[in-house]
Amino acid sequence: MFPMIELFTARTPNGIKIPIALEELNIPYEVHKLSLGGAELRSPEFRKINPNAKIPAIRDRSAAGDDDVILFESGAILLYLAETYGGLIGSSPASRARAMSWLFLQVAGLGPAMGNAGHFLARSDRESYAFGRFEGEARRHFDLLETRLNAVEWLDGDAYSIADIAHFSWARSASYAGLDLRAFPALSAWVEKIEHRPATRRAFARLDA
Ligand SMILES: N[C@@H](CCC(=O)N[C@@H](CS)C(=O)NCC(=O)O)C(=O)O
Repeated sequence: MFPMIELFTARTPNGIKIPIALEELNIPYEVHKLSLGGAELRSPEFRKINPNAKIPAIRDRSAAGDDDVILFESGAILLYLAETYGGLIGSSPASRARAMSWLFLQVAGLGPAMGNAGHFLARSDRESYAFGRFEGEARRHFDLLETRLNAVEWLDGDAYSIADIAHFSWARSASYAGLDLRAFPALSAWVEKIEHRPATRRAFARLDA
C-alpha cells in the first residue's frame, strides 16, 4: 500500500519540521523534494498544493470522504498532524494551549526574524539597519527560549510537542541569522537532545536519501 501522505519539502528550517513530526507520529509518507529556486515550486501544478508557492506542504489522501486534505504553512500542518494522528500536543487543555503559544511565537516571530536576518546577511549587509533590526529580533527570541528552557524541559512545560519541533528547526540554524547558538547554553543543550532523537535522525535520513 502506498503512503497516504505526500510531503512537498526541502532541507530547510521550515521544510524539516514536517518529516520530523511524521516520524515522531509513525505516519508513513512519500517525499517530494523541491528545489527552492526551481521552476517546480512556482508551477501551476504546485500552486494547486500551495498557492503561496513555498514548502512545506502536504496532501493527505487518507481523509474521510473523497476530498484530499491539502495544507500549507508549517504551523497549520503540524497542528493538523498532531490533532488528526494523535500526539505531540500534550494531553491537558493547558499544555495544549501553551504549545500553541510557543508554536505561534515561532511561526509569527522567530521564523520571520531569522529569515529576514539571513536574507540581509547573505547580501553581506551586516552593517545595515535592516540586518541589525532582524538579527536583534532573532536574538530577543533566542533569549526568550533560553529563559524558558532554563525553567522547563519542553516548551509546553509538559512533554515534547510540535512547539519544540518548530523552534528546534530554526534554533539549530542560528548561524544562518548571524547568531551563535553556543551563547545560549540551555537552548544549545535542548537542540542537541532533539538532534539525537531517533525520529529526528530518521527525518534527516529521508531528506538526504
Ligand atoms: N510561513 C511559512 C514559510 C515557508 C517558507 O518560507 N518556506 C521557504 C523555505 S524555508 C520557501 O519555500 N522558500 C522558497 C521561496 O520563497 O521561493 C511556513 O511556516 O511554512
